[in-house]
Amino acid sequence: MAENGVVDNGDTARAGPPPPAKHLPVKYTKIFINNEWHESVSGRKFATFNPASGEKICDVEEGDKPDVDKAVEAARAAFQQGSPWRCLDTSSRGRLLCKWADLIERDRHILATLETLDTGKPFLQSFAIDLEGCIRTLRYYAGWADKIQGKSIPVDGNFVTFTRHEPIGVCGQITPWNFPLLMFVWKVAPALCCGNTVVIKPSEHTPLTALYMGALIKEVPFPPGVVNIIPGYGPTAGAAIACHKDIDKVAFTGSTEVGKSIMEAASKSNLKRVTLELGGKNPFVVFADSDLDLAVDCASQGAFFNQGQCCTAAARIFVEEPVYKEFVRRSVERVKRRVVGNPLDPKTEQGPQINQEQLNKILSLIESGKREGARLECGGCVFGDVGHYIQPTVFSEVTDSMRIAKEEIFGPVQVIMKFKSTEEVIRRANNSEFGLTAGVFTKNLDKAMTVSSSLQSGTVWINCYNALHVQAPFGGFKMSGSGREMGEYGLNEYTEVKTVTIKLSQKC
Ligand code: NAD
Ligand code: NW8
Repeated sequence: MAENGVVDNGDTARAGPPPPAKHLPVKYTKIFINNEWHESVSGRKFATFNPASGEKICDVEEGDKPDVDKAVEAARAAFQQGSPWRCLDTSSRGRLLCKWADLIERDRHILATLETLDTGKPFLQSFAIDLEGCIRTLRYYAGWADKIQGKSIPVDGNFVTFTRHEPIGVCGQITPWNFPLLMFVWKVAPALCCGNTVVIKPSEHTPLTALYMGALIKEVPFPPGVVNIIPGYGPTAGAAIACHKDIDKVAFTGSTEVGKSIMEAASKSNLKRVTLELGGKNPFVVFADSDLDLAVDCASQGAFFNQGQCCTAAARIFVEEPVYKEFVRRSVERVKRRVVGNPLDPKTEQGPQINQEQLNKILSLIESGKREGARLECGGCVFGDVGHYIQPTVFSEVTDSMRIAKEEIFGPVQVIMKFKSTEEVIRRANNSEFGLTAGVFTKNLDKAMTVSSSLQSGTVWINCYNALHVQAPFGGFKMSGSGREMGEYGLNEYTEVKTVTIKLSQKC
């Protein structure tokens, strides 16, 4: 734990990572099926851009329904009874996952550089957080591979009953652009750990690190067809996964709007299992008795981390009246020191937004905040004239009915509100259709317990924020999603429970 209470999982970060890889050629731009690289059936490609410069990085093969069909066939064949994957010992499955982690570690600075080029996130963060998270997730699930076990159940009568936790089958997976590699691993690692096969589509904005994973999966090697990677657009390749009749489960991370369409497509096609990790408008509650420097630090990191493009963003900061003014003052002071710039520069804390469309959406929400009477303390404008940068922005005197207090901004905008009583702040914090994460800052244990029990969210962080761990489940209440990722709970989403009952001639 770093002293500011924000989790620091990067051992290597302290030792100092190597600089970004220089002259990085992009090696993998094709569709990955059956451990081979394919061109798209349509012959089409699409471009991926560097958000820091606006320049094209390269073209990537554009997968669509016919490519998804090919991938599903490969994944189905790999899942057949008697296939190399189905016959593999569970301990060997674990060793393959470990080997994959080792290869990621070997290529860590290449992957961190590629992630930074494609997303604009600062290289040091790619290296210390995203890559660290990937490696830890794979090693954690590698350990589970031979420990997934059912129960023996003492039923009535002359029977022996036991359960088997079997893989579900072919899993379709769809990931977003804000943590492309980390979300790839969060999806694929538990699926493979349980013995499933996968067809995964990375976001069209950030396909490069996912495709690099194809090369590593082949190198491990996982048997052909176990992991298939289809770069492409949401409404085409993504929708083809969601409504496919031969996909047994779909796992999605992204917007609530698309999440709804995934569930609808799943229900209309074959009632495939659905897990969703969606948006949030997460409350962050600061009581007057809290360590104010810690609260200011965590709130700032919570709001601005990853350019504010986090489903976990601390999006509604409620501060108790006696410390409100001071909290705003210190927050603004801190934000003014924030280094915005080239994501490859080690001093940079904040890079560009992912694209012009997101930037415009954020600017229009900033305008709505000004119009609706919030006080713009700092920022509020674009930064520089190259790339999709926005100044870190702080609003105070925000009220619950303003758009910036209700809608997900997904940008570097901190929204600070005032409250007077515990009952009031619980009611206001819960007054949202979302329920992903929440933060509570107080030194009073009773208050911390009361508030954390009352908040409707999948995770509550007390005196810390963004403290994600591979061992702990993560997921949403209400419209922030369904199902859990990570930890032992995350495994439940990738197995079917089979009950086997044997009739015996006598009670035993
Ligand atoms: P998005 O929903 O537009 O896209 C996510 C993925 O879904 C992409 O791969 C996209 O190609 C695909 N997609 C788009 N339309 C589709 C369709 N009709 N059918 C199937 N797939 C489709 O979201 P985004 O713009 O990538 O990410 C931003 C949003 O994601 C934010 O709202 C954020 O809160 C949310 N998010 C949530 C989490 C979480 O863990 N809860 C994590 C990251 C992002
Ligand atoms: C997976 C992820 C992590 C980890 C550490 C520190 C700060 C922020 C994040 C984070 C395994 C182990 C550790 C973070 C990552 C993703 C999102 C939000 C915050 N993750 N971290 Cl969506």
